[in-house]
Formats: sequence, C-alpha cells, structure tokens
Amino acid sequence: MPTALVTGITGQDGSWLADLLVERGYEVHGIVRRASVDNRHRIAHLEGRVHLHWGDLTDADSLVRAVRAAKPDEVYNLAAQSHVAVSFELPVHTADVVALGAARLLEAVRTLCPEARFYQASTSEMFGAAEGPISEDTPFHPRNPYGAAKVYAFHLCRMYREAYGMHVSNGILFNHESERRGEAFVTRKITRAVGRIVAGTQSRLALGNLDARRDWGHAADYVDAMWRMLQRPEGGDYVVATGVSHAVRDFCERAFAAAGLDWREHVDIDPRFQRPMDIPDLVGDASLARETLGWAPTIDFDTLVGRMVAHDIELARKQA
Ligand code: NAP
Ligand code: G4F
Repeated sequence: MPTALVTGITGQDGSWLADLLVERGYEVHGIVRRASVDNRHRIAHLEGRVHLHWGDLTDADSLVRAVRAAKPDEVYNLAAQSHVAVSFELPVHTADVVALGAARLLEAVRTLCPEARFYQASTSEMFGAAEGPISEDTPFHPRNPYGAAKVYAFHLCRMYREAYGMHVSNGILFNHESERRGEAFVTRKITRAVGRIVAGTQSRLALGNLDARRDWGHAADYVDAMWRMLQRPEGGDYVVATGVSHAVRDFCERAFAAAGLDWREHVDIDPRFQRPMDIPDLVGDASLARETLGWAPTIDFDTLVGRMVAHDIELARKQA
C-alpha cells in the first residue's frame, strides 16, 4: 500500500485529493493546523480513513515530525494562504507560508525521505497578464504577492529536482472550483448567493471586477492530474487547464439563470472587492499534460456551474 502525505488536506483540493488517494488504495496522511472553529468539515466523511498530524507550514519542526511519522512515498504540498486579494494585505505572511513553507517541507523531505515523490501546487497566477494561451514556456511576471511567493516555490522545486535528483513536479494549475470551494472565491461567492436568494435569506450580491476572465475547471479533475504527475518516471512541470476562459460576468449570468433568476436584478459593484492590480484574462494550454499524462478535463463550464448552483440551493434551503 503506497503512502501519501498531503499538506492542505482540509482545503478544497486536499479533500478531493484525499478522496482520490483513499479510493486508489493509499494510506493517506494529512497535516492539519489548529483553528478555533471546525476546519475539517471537507474531510469529515474520511474520519478514521486518514491519519492526521498537527502541523503548520510556518513551523519546520512540525513538518519534520509529520514526514517522519508518515514515511511517505508521495508528498503533495497543497497548503497555502491561497487568496490573491488577501495576499495584498498580508504579503509577509503569504510569503512565509507559500514560499518559505515550501522550502521547509522540501528540506524535511530531502533530509528524511529523499526518494519520496513531491508535488508542488503552483499556479497560473505566476504568469500575471501574459497574452494568449499560456504554456510551460510562458515567462513568469506575477502581479500580486501570492503569485510572487508561488514563483519562489516553483523555482525552488525545480532546483531540488536538478541539484539533488529528487522526483519533484510543479502542477501549474489554472482556476478550479467545486461544491467545496472556499466561499471567499468568486465562483462560490456567486453560487452561495444564488442559493440564498432562492431560499429567501439574501437579496443582493456585491462583487468587484466583472470583466476578469478565468479558465475554470472542476477540482476533482485537477487532483487527478496531480496524481498522474507523480506516477511519471521523472518529475516535470505541467500546465493544467481547460483552454477556455469566461468572464466573471458570464459565470454570474449562468449561475443566476440556472436558478431562473436575472443576475442584473441582484448584483451590485462594490470597490471593496476590487484589487490594487488584477489579471484581465488567464487561459491555459494543457497540451503537455494531455500528451504526457493522458489527462483531460471531464467536467465542462456549464456542468461546473450547474453542479455548484444545485448544491448551494439545497444547502441554503437546509440552512433556512
Ligand atoms: P484552499 O481551499 O484555500 O486550501 C488551503 C489549505 O492550506 C487549507 O487546508 C488550509 O488550512 C491550509 N493552510 C493554510 N495556511 C496554512 C499553514 N500556514 N500551514 C498549514 N496549512 C495551511 O486552497 P485550494 O483551492 O484547495 O488550493 C490548494 C493549493 O493549490 C494551494 O496551494 C493553492 O495556492 C493552489 N492553487 C489553487 C488553485 C485553485 O484554483 N483552487 C489554482 C492553482 C493553485 P485551513 O483549512 O485550516 O485553512
Ligand atoms: O475567485 P478569485 O478570488 O480567484 P483568483 O484570484 O483567480 O485566484 C484563484 O485562482 C488562482 C489560479 O489562477 C489560484 F492560484 C488562487 O489560489 C485562487 O484559487 O477571483 C477570480 C476573479 C478575479 O479577477 C477577481 O478580481 O474574480 C474577480 N472578482 C470579482 N469580484 C472577485 C470578486 N473575486 C473575489 N474573490 N471576490 C469578489 O467579490
């Protein structure tokens, strides 16, 4: 039975990845941090089937202890302060978790189990306002502290691969969403609002930049790409994306329409949700992942929106 250690197991991707690994016969270990509220709801259904260790990416000793206890064959580094707007407010904390956190974990793995395969959650945010479909060859030009910290982690991972011969891969993932998406990200913020409007517990929704375009896929597809990277004989860097972008406005229109509503009757523009600098359009070219990993997305944009809206209508009705 192979063993995997997942940081960020309580997050959106961590929970989908844990589902996939348990299903594929792995012994799954995860690092969880202390919180004053329940931060394990996304993995509650896995209780007793995953081993959890206290830890934090800012605390090197806790990472060493978790790596030593798990003795992993595969390590997935998914933990992050992952909110772009928050990274403008907390640039130092974001760098500590995202950039130095990756360094701490790489060092723990290099010291204790250098044969383990390592996945780093890299991001399309590293490219900034690059033109056209973005591939692995597109230069990085991050436009926020989060993207800059991810660039550091990306380069460090490549360096560990080249300098120490470790099996390290960067998955350069474009936006992926799901029914488990955090509620501060725009897609879930919209579908939660649609659900509550249908249930009669909310009437207005305040948003920022409606013109921004993102390449949105479903997280369940994207964690499969992560796993496929670690099954290759060598580590590598792969863009994972659908190849199609939509505007935030389009997402709104479809999500409200799926509930029989007109988004223009409910949405307000609020400058509080605009960023000091945004990225107008992000669209990825996942040809390398398609050819080398045999990966392709299975859930299209309309299905993604439909699933999230249906889930959030039911949730809002229960809560109402
Ligand atoms: P998420 O839902 O925000 O989950 C982040 C996870 O990191 C949570 O489990 C969180 O724990 C944990 N975490 C945060 N700070 C930590 C710290 N100091 N020490 C230990 N754990 C910490 O993010 P996601 O959407 O699943 O994304 C997973 C990874 O992929 C992230 O690295 C993100 O930057 C990257 N990424 C995401 C996307 C996307 O579209 N979703 C695209 C590209 C890359 P709590 O539950 O306790 O908060
Ligand atoms: O949903 P978002 O907050 O996601 P963003 O900034 O693209 O980042 C996500 O995807 C990255 C991959 O590209 C990940 F690396 C990162 O960790 C995260 O998962 O915002 C999407 C777009 C932005 O242009 C934002 O300005 O939606 C725009 N937007 C408009 N109104 C809003 C809002 N974003 C949020 N969060 N909230 C709003 O009210």
